[in-house]
Amino acid sequence: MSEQGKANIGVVGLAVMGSNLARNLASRTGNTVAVYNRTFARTNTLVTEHPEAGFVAAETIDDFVASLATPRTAIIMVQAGAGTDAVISELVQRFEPGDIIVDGGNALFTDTIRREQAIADSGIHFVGAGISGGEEGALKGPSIMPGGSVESYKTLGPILASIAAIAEGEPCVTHVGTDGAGHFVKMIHNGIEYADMQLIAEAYDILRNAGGFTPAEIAGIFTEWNKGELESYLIEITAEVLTQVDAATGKPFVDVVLDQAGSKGTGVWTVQTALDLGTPVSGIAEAVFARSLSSQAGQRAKAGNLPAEASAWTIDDKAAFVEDVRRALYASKIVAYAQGFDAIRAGAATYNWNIDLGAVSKIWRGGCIIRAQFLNRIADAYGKDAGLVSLLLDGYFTKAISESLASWRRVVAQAALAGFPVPAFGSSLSYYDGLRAERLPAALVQGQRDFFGAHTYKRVDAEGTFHTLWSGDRSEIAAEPSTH
Ligand code: NBP
Repeated sequence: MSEQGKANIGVVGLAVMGSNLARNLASRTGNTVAVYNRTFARTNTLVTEHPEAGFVAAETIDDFVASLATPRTAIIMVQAGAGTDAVISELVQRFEPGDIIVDGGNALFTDTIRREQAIADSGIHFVGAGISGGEEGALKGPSIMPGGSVESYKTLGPILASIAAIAEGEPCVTHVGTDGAGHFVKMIHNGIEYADMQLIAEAYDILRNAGGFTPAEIAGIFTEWNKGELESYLIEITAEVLTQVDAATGKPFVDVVLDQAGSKGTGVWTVQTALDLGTPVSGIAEAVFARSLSSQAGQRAKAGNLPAEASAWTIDDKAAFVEDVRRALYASKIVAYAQGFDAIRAGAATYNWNIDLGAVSKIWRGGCIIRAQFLNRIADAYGKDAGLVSLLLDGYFTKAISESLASWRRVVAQAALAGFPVPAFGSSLSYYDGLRAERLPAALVQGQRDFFGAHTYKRVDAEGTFHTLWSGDRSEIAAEPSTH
C-alpha cells in the first residue's frame, strides 16, 4: 500500500467482470485495490468471499475516492452506456487534475472519444481500455487494449501489465493510441472473432453434411488441426464443444442447440464503422449477417421447401477432402485478419492514431478469444514492413494462400454446386480475387453512375474528370467533380 495506506488502483462495478478484474489486480505484488459498487451488497460479497485479496472496500463513492493514492486511478467495469456515463460523472466531480479514469467496459469508440473530450479541460485523464478474454481472462489475465494519453499510460501501463496475459514472455498490453484507439481496436478484435467463428462453423458444416463425419470425429479433426498452422483457442474450444454430449438425450450437444446465433453488438459496430471508413471487411460482415439469417426463424421455417437444384458432393478421398477444407479455412482466415488489420489502419488514418499493427497482433497472442500462433506471423509481417499495405502481400501469407488456393476454390465451388451456404469462405475468396484483379467491373459501374446521375468518371489515359452527354450526341466533356 502506498501514500499512508491508500490503494494504488480502484475498481468501480463489481459484477462478474469487475470482481474478477479486482481479484486479478489484488493477486499481483504491489497492488492494493479499492473496490466500490453502486449496490453495497455486491461489494460486501466480494470482500467476504475473498479475504485473501486485502480489498479496501468503500460503501460510498466519497469513501472510494478518499481511499485512492494519487494520482488516483480507477477502472470502471459497469454496464456500457448510461451506467458508464453516470460513474464517470461521479468520479469527475471528485477527482483532480492528473487522476485517471479508465473505462474497461465494451464502449463504442466514438463514445470514448466523446467522453475524453468532455473531461479533457478538467485535466483528468480518461482512458478507454478494451479488455478481452471474458470472465476467465479478467481473472487470470486478459488482453488489454488501452487508449488515452501517453502521460496516463506511464501510471496505468505497469498496473495493466501486472494483470495482463503473458504471451511468449511479454504482457498482452500496449498503449494502442490516443482517445478511442483502444476501444476501436477491441471492436475490430471482436469483429475478427465473429469471422473466425463463422469460418470454423462453415468448415464444420461441410465436414458434417458433405463429408458425413460425426461431431465426435470432427472434434478429432479439429484437434489435429490445432497442432498446425490453425492452432488457436477457437479451434481448441470448438473441438471441446463438439465432444460434448447432452446428458438428457445422449445426443451430441451441437444437435440439441437451437441454430439461431445471437450477438451483442461489437460485430455490428465493426461492420458499421468499416462502411463509414470505406474499408471492405466482407468476412466479418458475412459472419454478422450469417448470425442474422440464422435468427430469421419465421422466414427460414417457410423457406425450407425452396428449390435447391443441388448436385451431390462426391468425395472419393476423405483425407484429401478434409485437407481441402482445412486449407479453405486457413486461407479465408488470413483474409479475415487482413481485412481487420486494414480496418485498423483506416481507423488510425481517420482518427489520427499512431497504431503499431505489429504490437496489436502481439497483444492478441494471449488472453483474448482470437489468441493464436498465427498472430506471430502477423507480428513478423508488420515487423518486417510497418507500412505493409495488405497482410496478403507479405511473403509468408502470399505463400500460405498460394498453397491453399486450389483447395479453397474446390471447396467454395463444390459448396455452391451442392447447395451448402459458405458466405464467409465464398466472400473471402471473392475478396482475394477482387484484390488481385487487374481490372474490375467498377469501370462499368462508373459508366452507369455517370449515365443516371452525372457522377463523372476518370479516364485511364488522361488526367481530369469527365462526363458524357448521354442524351443527344454522347460527346464527352471535361467536368468538375460532381457533387451528386
Ligand atoms: P454488467 O454489464 O452486467 O453491469 C453490471 C454492473 O454495472 C453492476 O456493477 C451494476 O451495479 C453496474 N451499474 C449499472 Br447496471 N448501472 C449503473 C449506474 N447507473 N451506476 C453505477 N453502476 C451501475 O457487468 P459485467 O457483465 O461485469 O460487465 C462489465 C463491463 O464489461 C460491461 O461494459 C461489459 O460490456 C464488459 N464485458 C466485457 C467482457 C469481455 O469479455 N471483455 C465480457 C463481459 C462484459 P449494481 O450492482 O448496483 O446494479
